[in-house]
Amino acid sequence: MPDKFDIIGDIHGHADALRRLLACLGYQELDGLFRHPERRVIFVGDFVDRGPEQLAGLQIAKGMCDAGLALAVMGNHEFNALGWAEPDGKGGFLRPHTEKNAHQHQEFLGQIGEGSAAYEQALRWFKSLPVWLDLPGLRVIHACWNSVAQETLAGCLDPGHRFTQQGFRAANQRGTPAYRAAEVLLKGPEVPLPDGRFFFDKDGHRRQDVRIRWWDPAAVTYRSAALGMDGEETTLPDLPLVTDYQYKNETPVFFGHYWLRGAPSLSNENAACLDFSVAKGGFLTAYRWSGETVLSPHNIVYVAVG
Ligand SMILES: [Mn+2]
Repeated sequence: MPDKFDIIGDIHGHADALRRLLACLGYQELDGLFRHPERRVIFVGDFVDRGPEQLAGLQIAKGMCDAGLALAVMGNHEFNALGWAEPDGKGGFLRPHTEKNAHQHQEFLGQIGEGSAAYEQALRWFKSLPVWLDLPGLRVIHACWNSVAQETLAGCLDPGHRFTQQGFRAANQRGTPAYRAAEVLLKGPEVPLPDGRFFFDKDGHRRQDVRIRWWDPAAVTYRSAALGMDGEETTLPDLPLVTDYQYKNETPVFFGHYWLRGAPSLSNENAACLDFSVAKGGFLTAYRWSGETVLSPHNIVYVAVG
């Protein structure tokens, strides 16, 4: 009998929603730790950079992991936070301190205090997070399960799928296979839009590449596969989209990252995106998994942001 897990989507500093969601799932708080008699949590990453209570959210998640009550994988925001802090040996940092990158990270740095003891502790925890979990009966990754990218990145990871010191540096070297693999796994695959089209994303950045619904077998054209275009997807041509990213395995995979809109629902029988835009007035979402191989919409549990 596999362990029972409640997989929780991107928290992004919404500690209040996290406490309420854990209560809904039957966890009881004792000395700051949320426990369930039979179940544990898995967090899909993206704990920081937005939201009002980033330190409190981190403390809950890290505390549960340290106590063996939860597991977690790394999100792109944790990957970026580590790169921001890591010198590149040439006077800069692995993640350049550009205006755009600073803007993305400033709420976290302000709330936790860049260089503080809490900041150093958070970075040590981020470093300890695996890129993916491959457990009996279920898989968890922040953005995209892709065996080709996982094999490419394996040389940068230890046997527990955590970045090694060298491996983290390699995965931050733009243009290398390791860099591209980390992008696919932590930020999701993107494809160029047809006919030189572009759009502006939720942060106002101009983009020519678009994220795709790699978990959806029906997503076979640009129009049906594209996401994150704020409704503009419907104006894309219905031309066939050929990619190698489609998830065809039967083992259920859980992930976050995609800022899905509307009331949380199950993506697919073997794939569940649990990010329903908590940081944009949406929902913090969990899937209550008890070993089933076919996922059920009845096991989606969520709370609205207060
Ligand atoms: Mn993300």
